[in-house]
Amino acid sequence: MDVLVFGAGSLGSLVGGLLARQHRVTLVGRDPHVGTVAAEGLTVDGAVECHVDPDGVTEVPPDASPDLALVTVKAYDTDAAAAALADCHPSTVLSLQNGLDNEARLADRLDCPVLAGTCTYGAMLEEPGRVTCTGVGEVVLGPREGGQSPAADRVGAAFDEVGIETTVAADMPHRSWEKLAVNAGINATTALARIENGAVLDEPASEVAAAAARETARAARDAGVDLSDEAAVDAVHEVAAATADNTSSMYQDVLAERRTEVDAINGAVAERIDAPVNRTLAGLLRAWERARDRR
Ligand code: KPL
Repeated sequence: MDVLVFGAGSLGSLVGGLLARQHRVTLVGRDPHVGTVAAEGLTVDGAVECHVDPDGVTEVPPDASPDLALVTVKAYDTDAAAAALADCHPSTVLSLQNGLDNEARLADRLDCPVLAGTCTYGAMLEEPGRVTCTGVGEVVLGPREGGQSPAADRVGAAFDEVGIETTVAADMPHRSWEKLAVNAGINATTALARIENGAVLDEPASEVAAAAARETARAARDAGVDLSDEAAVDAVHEVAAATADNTSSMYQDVLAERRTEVDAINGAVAERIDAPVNRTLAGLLRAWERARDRR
């Protein structure tokens, strides 16, 4: 399979690196990382180890026509990803991103099946050309509107082939909302309180995270997805326990003084329903971003 990874940050480089063990992979990202990959290859270390030789480029090559475009950019770069991919007509697109509506925005611009996915692998880009797998997880993927599709089966088989444990699921809308509840509960709470994920299991952070997750479940039901408050809070607890020592992606963004994905997570919930906790979390993070000229 010819795979183009759009967004060679930590997760994109890890998944792209694992896929490169069996498939032709092009990593599209920033220098100096992709330049080092092009010159010296990509080293994956940590819980999984390999050295592979994908292509590394800063822009989609004009002659690219991938079987799969894997989108791993931050949510606020999704429209740019859609525009860049439109010219290379991928056969299938898979979004492995945080936040709501990424798949719909990709599908608006691209004339191919767009799959939704979740990924629980942990990854850290240590230096140009080297990504560390900080935790082996699994990928769940399927048609963004639910049901089954040959495209999802093909991508699932390609992932399985390289040892990525993959479930092809018919209920992605439910799974995507549950993931949104997890991110709404954990990410902004950890970023604002400057705590690791596990601290979300203890008061007072646990109250804030649970309230944000319950509001997200209400927004899901409002959108016709059957996610109970209890299931959303349980999912937050499960992920916080499983990733207790991890620094959430939003806390990492704050530490690095980067723009966060709060608009696509807490902001997206507060846009859909009256959600005071998510609105407050989004407002605080937006104020922080504005003070640093990050929005
Ligand atoms: O997806 C995550 C993130 O940090 O963005 C969680 C699940 C919270 C793990 O850190």
